[in-house]
Amino acid sequence: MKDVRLDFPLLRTHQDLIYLDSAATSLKPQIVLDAMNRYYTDYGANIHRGLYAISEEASSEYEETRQVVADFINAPSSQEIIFTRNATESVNLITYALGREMVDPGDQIVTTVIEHHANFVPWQQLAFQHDAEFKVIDCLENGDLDIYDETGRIDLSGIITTKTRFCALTLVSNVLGTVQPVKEIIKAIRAINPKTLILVDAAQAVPHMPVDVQDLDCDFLALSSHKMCGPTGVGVLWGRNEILAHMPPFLFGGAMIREVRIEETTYDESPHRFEAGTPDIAGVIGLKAAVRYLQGVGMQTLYKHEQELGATLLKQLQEAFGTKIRILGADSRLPRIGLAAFELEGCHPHDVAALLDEENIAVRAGNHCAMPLHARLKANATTRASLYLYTTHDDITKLVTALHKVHTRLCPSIKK
Ligand code: ALA
Repeated sequence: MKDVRLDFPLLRTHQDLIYLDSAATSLKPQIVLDAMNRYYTDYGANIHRGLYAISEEASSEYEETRQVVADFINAPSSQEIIFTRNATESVNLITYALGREMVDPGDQIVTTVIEHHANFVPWQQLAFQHDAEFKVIDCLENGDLDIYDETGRIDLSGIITTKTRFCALTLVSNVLGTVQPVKEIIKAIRAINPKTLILVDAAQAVPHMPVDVQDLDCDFLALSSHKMCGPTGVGVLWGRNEILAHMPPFLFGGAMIREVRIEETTYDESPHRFEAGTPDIAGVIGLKAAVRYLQGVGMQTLYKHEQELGATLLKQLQEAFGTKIRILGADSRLPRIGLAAFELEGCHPHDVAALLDEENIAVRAGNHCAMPLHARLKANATTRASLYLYTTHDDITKLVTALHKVHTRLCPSIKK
C-alpha cells in the first residue's frame, strides 16, 4: 500500500501534510484528475443531445460509468445506477419521489440514532409531513445498535411492524467507524415485514470495503464519489429495477422526459427519468476512473490495510492517553474501518484540531453531522481522525506524538 501515495498529487504538493480527514473527503489520484481533464480538453460536449462525434464520445464515457459502478457494488443492471449530486441527494430522491407517494398518516418510518444527518433528517421530515411515526433505533454505550436479545440475536419485534414503510440504515458510521451487521438486520426486517423498503447509506462503506447490494438484499443504496477517490459533486443511488421502473420523478426538466405537450408530459425510463438537466459529466467520468483505481488496488486488500491501521490507531491512542481519552465506539466488537472520533480530557475538539493543524495534521472536529449520536453518547463534540489507503503507520505515530503536545499545552495541570 505504500506506493499508492505516489498516485496522489496533493501528497506531493503538501509533503509534510498528514491528512487524517478522509471521511470528510478523500484525496484524489492523478488518474481521476486526468480523466476529468481529458473530458474538458478532448471531448467536452454535452451528453445525450449532440449527433456529432465528441458528444457521442461524452455520452458513451458517461454511460459506461453506470456499468463500472454497477459491477463495483454487484448491482444486477447498470440501469439501476442513478447519478445524483451526492449521497444526501440520493436519500432525498427516495424520500421525495417515493416517500411522498407511499407514506400515509399512521405509517412508520424507521432509522437509527447512529445515522449521519443525511440519512436521518430527510426521513424525519418525511414522517413529520405525513403524520407518520418516526421511530429511531437506539444504541448502547459502545455505539452498537440496541437490537440484540439476551442470546445476542437480532430481534426487531417491537421496532418493525406491518406499518413500517421505510427503514434507513447506515452500513458504516462516520463517527463510530463500526461496520453494522446490515445484512442480518435486513433479514430480520424482511422476516417481520417483507414490504418495508430498505435504504442503506453506504457513503462511508463503499470507499473502504467490498459492498454487494445483492448480498445485502437492500432496496436502495446511496454512495458518494468524493469519499472514494472520485470528484465532489457526484453521488449514486442504486435501486431495484422493479421499484425504479414505477417510481415517479423528483426533479423535472430537460433530459428526463419522453414527450412534452401543453396538456401533458410523459417521462423517460429510469435511470434517465431521475437525471434532469445537464449532469456533472466530468464528475461522473472521474468517478469511473476512481472506481477502476480502487479495483486496481483491490477492495479486500484496502479493507485489510484499513482494519490493521484502524486497530493501530485505537491501540496507540489508548496506550498513550489511557483513561484520559474516550474513543466513541471503541468497545464495540464489530469490525471497523480506520477511524477514531474521540474526546481528550480537558481539551475542546476545536482547539485540538486547530493545534494539530499547527503540526500539519488535518483532522475534523465537531459533531460530524451526527448530532443525535453525539447527544445519545453524551459527547458535545469529538475530534475525528479518519484514514484511507494512503495513510501510513508513521502518520498515526505522528498524530499521537502531536496529541501529546496538544494535551500538554491545553491542560498543563493534568498529570500525564
Ligand atoms: N459526511 C462527511 C463526514 O463525516 C462530510 O465528515
